[in-house]
Amino acid sequence: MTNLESDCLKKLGFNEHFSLQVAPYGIGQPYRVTEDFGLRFVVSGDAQGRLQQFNLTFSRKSEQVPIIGDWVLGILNATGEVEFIDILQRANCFQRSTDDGRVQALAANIDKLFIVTSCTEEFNLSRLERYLLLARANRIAPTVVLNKADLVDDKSAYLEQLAELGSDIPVCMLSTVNEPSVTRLKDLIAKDETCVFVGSSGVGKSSIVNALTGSHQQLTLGVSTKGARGSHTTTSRSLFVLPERGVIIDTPGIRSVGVTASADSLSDTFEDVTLLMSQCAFRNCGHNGERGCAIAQALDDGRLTLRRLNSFRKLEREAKFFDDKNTALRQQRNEAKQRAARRGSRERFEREPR
Ligand SMILES: Nc1nc2c(ncn2[C@@H]2O[C@H](COP(=O)(O)OP(=O)(O)O)[C@@H](O)[C@H]2O)c(=O)[nH]1
Ligand SMILES: [Mg+2]
Ligand SMILES: [Zn+2]
Repeated sequence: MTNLESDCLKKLGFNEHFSLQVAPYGIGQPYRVTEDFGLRFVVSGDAQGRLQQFNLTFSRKSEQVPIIGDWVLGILNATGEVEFIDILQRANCFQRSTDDGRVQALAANIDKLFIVTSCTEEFNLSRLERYLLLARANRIAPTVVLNKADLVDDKSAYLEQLAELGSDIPVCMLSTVNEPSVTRLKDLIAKDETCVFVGSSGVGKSSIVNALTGSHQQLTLGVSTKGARGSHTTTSRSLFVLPERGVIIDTPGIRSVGVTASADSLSDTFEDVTLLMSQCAFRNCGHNGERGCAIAQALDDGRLTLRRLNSFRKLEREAKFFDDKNTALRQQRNEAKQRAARRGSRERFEREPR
């Protein structure tokens, strides 16, 4: 049995939430998924007090397959591969909804979400709001990273726009070629914390991860795993350990960021809008420019932008659409289950000897 208090495991983000789950199995060791190739994974764990990587492979028929950041329970076999036992229950997970209404989990067991944008035409407040909503809905603390600051002389315009997202959202201005700014970002990563970088393709997520890991990454996870590491450009998702800091996860850009959100996470993300709505003098107001409407007044005197109001409405509609679709799906599945159960009991009854 592994030492569940091992420093290696702690560096990978192992904590009580997971150690409490391991004991009842009475077998196996915890490993964290550090590279995700779909059905083939690289996992990291404690090997006689040292951090080491191993391969873990699934087949297409496997009932459950982990994602990056998951903790799995496994047994190291004689050929140096990990044999899978179970996925430990996640503390949380960063997920989005896809165009066909499914939920797609992107990374598991995340403490902090770095939402990366850049000082280019890619910069888009409504997209940031979408990510912020997902962070809240998945119970992950968000920080906005404004990258490529070297490309503009006047950064204040960007910061002013970001202020619209709410005063409680931390913002980190960055240029990956500017070392002090990279250090400032590093200081936002607490020890043993797991952080994930998300954002559009091309904003600099991989560059940031490279700047943060520097050469340390090789020292920490450079153990040979029979060529499994490959080149990082071909890897879909990777997790790195920062010495004396936490764990960081790079993700590829995702084209559409569909939201899965509760009413609570929506009103948290748009606190200013929901506050105005609650202050509106009219009950059942549609907030569509009626005279005396608090929203109309705020739009008038510039406390609220039309962009933000529209963004709120759009995300509200989307979240509801997703919710309704899911409710319908759940209902269908339940009905199918009940039909199957009824059929089962009828067959049993008919086979009973008289
Ligand atoms: N000017 C500038 N370019 C950057 C910065 N960081 C990254 N880039 C460039 O942006 C492009 C996309 O970077 P990449 O890390 O691949 O983005 P990703 O798709 O988000 O992983 C590359 O050409 C990088 O060299 C930065 O701070 N300033
Ligand atoms: Mg990348
Ligand atoms: Zn109103």
